[in-house]
Amino acid sequence: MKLRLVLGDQLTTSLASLSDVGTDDLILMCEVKEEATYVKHHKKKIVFVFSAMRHFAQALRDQGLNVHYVTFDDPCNAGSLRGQVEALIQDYTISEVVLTKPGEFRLLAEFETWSDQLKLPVELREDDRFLATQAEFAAWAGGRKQLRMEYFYREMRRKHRVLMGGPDPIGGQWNFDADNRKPPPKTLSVPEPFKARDDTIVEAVSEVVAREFPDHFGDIHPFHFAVTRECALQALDMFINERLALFGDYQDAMVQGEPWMYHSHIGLYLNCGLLTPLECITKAEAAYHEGLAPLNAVEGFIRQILGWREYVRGIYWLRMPAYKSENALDAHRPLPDFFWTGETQMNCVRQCVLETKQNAYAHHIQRLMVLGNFALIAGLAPDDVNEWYMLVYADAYEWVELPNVSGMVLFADGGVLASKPYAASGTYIKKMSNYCDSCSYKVSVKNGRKACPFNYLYWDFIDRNAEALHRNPRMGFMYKTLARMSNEKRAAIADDALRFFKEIGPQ
Ligand code: FAD
Ligand code: DLZ
Ligand code: SF4
Repeated sequence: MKLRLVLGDQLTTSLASLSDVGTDDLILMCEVKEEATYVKHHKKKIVFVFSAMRHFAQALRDQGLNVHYVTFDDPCNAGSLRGQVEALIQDYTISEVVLTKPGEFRLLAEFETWSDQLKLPVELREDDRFLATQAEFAAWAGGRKQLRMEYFYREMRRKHRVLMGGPDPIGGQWNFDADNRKPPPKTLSVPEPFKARDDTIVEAVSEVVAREFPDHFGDIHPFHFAVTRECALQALDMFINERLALFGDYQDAMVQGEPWMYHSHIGLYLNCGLLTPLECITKAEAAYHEGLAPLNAVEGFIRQILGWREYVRGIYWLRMPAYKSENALDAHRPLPDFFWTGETQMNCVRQCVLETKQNAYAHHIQRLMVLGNFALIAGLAPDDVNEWYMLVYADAYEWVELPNVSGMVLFADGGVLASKPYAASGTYIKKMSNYCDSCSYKVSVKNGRKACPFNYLYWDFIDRNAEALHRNPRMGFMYKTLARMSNEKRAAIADDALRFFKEIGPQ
């Protein structure tokens, strides 16, 4: 009998390690302390993963397969994946362990030792749920000076024949971002997000999580995520029908009290395997051909999945394990408390943290241009920031979180992923949101106690990192502007930044 271990983010019936499963094999799924606490995941994320795992186990059993499922509160729970595999090897005659490669380097490194430790053959199969293989990405990256997402994305469009009219992109352009990214209008009637029906498994798991993980960040209730494939498909269809048409227009817009905007909220389903990337892309493309959504929206959405999602995975496996310890800007400030409590006068940060706490979700621009931008310009330590992003979002797994945080947000990789740091002053947040209207700081004020901290922290960041950044051709304009500032102005910026850092906590 073969033992096939299925992880919490491998909930796909066509999974490589299940492709040849028979009724005489044993499938192992287990809720283990090790995976739930190696970072202290948001409570809602644990409820989501455990509930989806339990439903998936049932779906496999319904196919007549033999599943050994270990719940978190099972008295026989060994607490770790390896412990659980060892326990089954004791109880059954196992000839081989079969696995699909995990999404995180730490687990891959561990699984690679298992054959020696367990004294059994261990087969690690490629995860073929992605649209580019690691070998394909490495071949694309090989010999290139710069690994820009846009060029990789064009290759993927050609390879998968997505939004193509013969050899050319439909609409004559690869990218329609010039039509996207509008500021939010004063009134916007955002559709209600998908809400899954009450579910007895979710109820039972919520009790376990509330009891076993009381010190983890985040709220369990309200819980509206889909936890089955059927339900995740409904959420996807609802996005395609109700939100996709305006996805491009308001992709970067932020509105107080509207956490979901026109985004799809499917990242958590894609990343745990309930949805596949190609089906999301195909449905979006069909919506364009049926006249349900314009090209700027459909292309923008598809680029996120076919481009960014595949690209960051490629970067992760290409650059790990060194990627995790990179700190090109030598940033060391500890994460301020308000990332947990939301207790700050900066209204934009407060709103994004509180929504993250409630929903285990924030949309891309909240993650990048509010929370991430603050982490960048305040010089927060990459390890702290990565740990925070890994645990707070329901869609977070290291293969996707780390390149977004260390690469896109913190420039800790020195420019592998982004050609320049995404640093911005309060002006950007003012333009793309209505947060500044209810803030006790004034976004138009540049210095002093009333000034928006993003304004002076931005210039302090530019000044502080001159050595590392002044030769970057895309930063030339900023360094010229800095050079034109009077000494008094530069001193006022440094003083404000120093005062702010003193006030937010230990250095
Ligand atoms: P939409 O905006 O509707 O986009 C559709 C899909 O495109 C997403 O579900 C996702 O699968 C994909 N996508 C979009 N942008 C990216 C991107 N930059 N990288 C990879 N995939 C992308 N995404 C994660 O899946 N997990 C993470 O842990 C994660 N951490 C992030 C941390 C930071 C600092 C930043 C800036 C971005 C992060 N992202 C992460 C990317 C992106 O913010 C989320 O994928 C997105 O917000 C999820 O919400 P959505 O499903 O509504 O996405
Ligand atoms: C995220 C997560 C959590 C919270 N718990 C479990 C678990 O108990 N058992 C499991 O098999 N997987 C879990 N996961 C998902 C894993 O952490 C994920 O498979 C790895 O991080 C690899 O991406
Ligand atoms: Fe954020 Fe500054 Fe606007 Fe306040 S004034 S909401 S701190 S950008």
